[in-house]
Amino acid sequence: MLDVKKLLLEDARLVEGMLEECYADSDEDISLILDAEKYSLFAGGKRIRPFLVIEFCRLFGGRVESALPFAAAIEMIHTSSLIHDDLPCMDDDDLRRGRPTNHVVFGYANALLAGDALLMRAFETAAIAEVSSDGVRSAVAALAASAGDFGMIGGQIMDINNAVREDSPIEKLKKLHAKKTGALIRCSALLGCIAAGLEWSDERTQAAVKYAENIGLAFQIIDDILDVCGDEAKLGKPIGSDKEQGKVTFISYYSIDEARCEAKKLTDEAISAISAFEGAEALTLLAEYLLNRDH
Ligand code: GRG
Repeated sequence: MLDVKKLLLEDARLVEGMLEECYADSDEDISLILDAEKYSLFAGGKRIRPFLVIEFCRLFGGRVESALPFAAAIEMIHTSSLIHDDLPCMDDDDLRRGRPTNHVVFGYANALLAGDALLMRAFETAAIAEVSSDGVRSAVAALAASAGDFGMIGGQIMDINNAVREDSPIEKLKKLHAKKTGALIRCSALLGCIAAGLEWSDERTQAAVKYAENIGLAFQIIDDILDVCGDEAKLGKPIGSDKEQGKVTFISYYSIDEARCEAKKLTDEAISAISAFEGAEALTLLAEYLLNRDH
């Protein structure tokens, strides 16, 4: 029986090797921003998005080496978004991944620029992937679209401007999270398929995207549950912040038990989308791990 925590650690090591290579160059005059980027990048995230890139690439017969630049790129974009999300002009959080947030350590302006620089690095890194030119082009377009106004930034805009109100249909909340959290998760699965040489129209790509859309939504529901009844020490960030900020969450629509049931249903649908493929155990275990996580 595979151990998902061990698999996550193994893939995390692979992507961290790639990230270290990307940050091997130094320059005394810009060490401040390089340090700020590395501070958040190597702060011990779960590396779920790189795992999806690597494991979908493996599942569909690709080489891990082809997936690593995409895995590093998506983690850079994710980290960039965390730095920006924590800024005083957004969520104004002091704790992330169990450590003081980037702006607390490096100051507002430097943190803002560190997030920007990570974003640029992501595209530079994706562009060097050893896949076909069409593959690189599709990957870069997918990364930009998933992070941009119709993707994560769109979700964040909906979030900070309170687009979802107490009386909004739940579909609107799902839309917000499909963008804010879901878009990068979906993109990770897609990048794994691209690294394996698959086209968008391939039924395996469609299955991977369906899996990712379902775990993405389940992931957010669990996040909302943890914000109500999680353990701050395990989460590495304060709980109760959604309520404090008056945010509408899945817990505004569901009881904790109903929310867990909904997350379980989505997880089952994710697993069944990929169950026909031989070797899907790692991704099955990941979906279950995310459902049962406590951080
Ligand atoms: C920089 C392109 C760009 C956009 C910034 C601030 C912003 C726009 C978007 C916010 C996006 C955001 C923070 C979404 C929440 C995603 C989420 C659930 C983060 C936690 O992910 P985990 O649990 O974290 O995978 P770790 O720390 O394990 O990596």
